[in-house]
Amino acid sequence: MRSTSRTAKKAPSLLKNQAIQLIPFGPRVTSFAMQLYLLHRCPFGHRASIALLEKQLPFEPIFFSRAQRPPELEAVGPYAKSPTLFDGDVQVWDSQIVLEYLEDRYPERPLMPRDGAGRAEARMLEARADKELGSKLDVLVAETLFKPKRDEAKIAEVISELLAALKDWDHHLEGRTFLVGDALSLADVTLYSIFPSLHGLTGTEIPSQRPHLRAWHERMTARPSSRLLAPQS
Ligand SMILES: N[C@@H](CCC(=O)N[C@@H](CS)C(=O)NCC(=O)O)C(=O)O
Repeated sequence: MRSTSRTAKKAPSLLKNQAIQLIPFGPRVTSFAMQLYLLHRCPFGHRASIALLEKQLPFEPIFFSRAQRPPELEAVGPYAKSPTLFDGDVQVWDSQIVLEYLEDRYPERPLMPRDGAGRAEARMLEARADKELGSKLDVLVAETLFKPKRDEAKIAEVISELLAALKDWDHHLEGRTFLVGDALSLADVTLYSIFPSLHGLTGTEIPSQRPHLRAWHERMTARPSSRLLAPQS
């Protein structure tokens, strides 16, 4: 169960006014049904916020510092990283599990195909995106955000591996609007969330030799849900 001792000011709905809140640490109360705890520029947090916005579920983004984890997050335990979702008394950590929870708990505006084969395909693509790209982005996040001194050689090597893995994704997207079927799915959300962080952390863009992936990326970027949330300065 999470703490009920929070006593700070209320924040307006993100969906209503598109505001991004800088949430001070300390006890506070909120009228939002859901709070998403995340680190700024974290691709996994971005993945969760895109899903919430696509499903039109009002939530409050709460940015925390890795060095000063808020007590309510600490209370959930060491696996409660960015993102962790608080939905009333339910706490869910890990972006994959957050996405699955949202589909289970809020099936309206589905982000998974209806049929079993389509769902399996979306899940396999999510798993592939995580293995081929997410794992590499993890290294880049650690090198650029968390380590006191960047290992530039390692960063260059990982970027080159990540870019090499884009060839198959480009091929998959040839002649397609979305990764699976004719609607946006969690596979699109998962793949897309890699790129803003990759660009933000290292300045790397999708190469022009990957035109289908680039066109898909442009379409995804045009969706209001894809904007990268940031704390207000
Ligand atoms: N597999 C997890 C990864 C979450 C993760 O490692 N998030 C990073 C930031 S991108 C984090 O919170 N790191 C803080 C820490 O390790 O203490 C997910 O998909 O949610």
